[in-house]
Amino acid sequence: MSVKIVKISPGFEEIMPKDYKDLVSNGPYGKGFGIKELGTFKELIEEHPLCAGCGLALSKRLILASLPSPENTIIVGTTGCSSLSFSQVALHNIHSIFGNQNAVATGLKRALEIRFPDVIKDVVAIGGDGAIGDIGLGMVMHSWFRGEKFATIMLDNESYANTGGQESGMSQQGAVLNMAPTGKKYNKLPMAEIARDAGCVYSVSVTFAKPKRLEKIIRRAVLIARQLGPTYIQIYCPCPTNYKHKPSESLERARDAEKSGAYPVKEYMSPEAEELIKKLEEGKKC
Ligand SMILES: Cc1ncc(C[n+]2csc(CCOP(=O)(O)OP(=O)(O)O)c2C)c(N)n1
Ligand code: SF4
Ligand SMILES: [Mg+2]
Repeated sequence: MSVKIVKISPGFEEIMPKDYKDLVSNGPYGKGFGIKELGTFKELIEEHPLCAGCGLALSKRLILASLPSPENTIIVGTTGCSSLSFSQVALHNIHSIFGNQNAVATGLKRALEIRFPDVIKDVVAIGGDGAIGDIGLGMVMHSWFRGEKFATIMLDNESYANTGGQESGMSQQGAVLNMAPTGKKYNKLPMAEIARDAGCVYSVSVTFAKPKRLEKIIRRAVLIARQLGPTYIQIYCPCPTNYKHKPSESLERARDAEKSGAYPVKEYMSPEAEELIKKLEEGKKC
């Protein structure tokens, strides 16, 4: 299988920015790189359009660097701030209409199994809290009820950031945003628990405060989904623009949210998933 997964169309080589050419020639594909090698390869171009200090940008870098088989992974994204940097990664990706990511990922995963019966193709649905926890929740939950074999990752900035700062189901109670000036009236949705009850065999709530831990979780989610069924991860991604903190404070906010319990780290695995992970992490073939 070729690892030249993204090529610049002939005729465009001369006009493409150097940053993008570097991404195509120095991506992580086929090298077995991970978080430890972050900075020695390029997974997202520097000139991406997300704000300075955006938690989504850092999470996305860490996700891209953690995929167990990037050359055989297709990401299904959806509308929102996170989707703005999909054209800046050298990885197959599809943009779906807002909230439709899990429906599109279902069809894609099934079609790939038929088209490439001898190659494992990983599908990962990535969206914001609005896309996954609110407007797309019906399609998300039905993909879990059906036991579809792909990972869903929520980049949780606790708001509708891309449309100027409305509250979402994932905003904390009392959160004040541009378009929620009197504070959110009800609790944050218990999405990790909902995922587990709806059939996810692996469900995690985490922050990016510890990149190696996040790498392990991303790899587990993709590997478990391949063999057993749906998996879910939600990553707290502070948004300096809508929550009005300094860009340099995003990491500190993630650490504080973990420590204070405002964003608790929780990892659930079904007994079958636990057994599989034990074998995989002990290096046994499954
Ligand atoms: C069907 C549909 N409904 C509403 C919108 C408007 N819209 C675009 S982005 C967005 C909010 C996105 O919030 P979230 O999914 O949390 O992503 P974020 O921008 O916070 O990363 C909304 C409501 C849309 N584009 N399509
Ligand atoms: S508005 Fe917030 S989530 Fe969107 S790019 Fe800016 S910092 Fe990131
Ligand atoms: Mg959001």
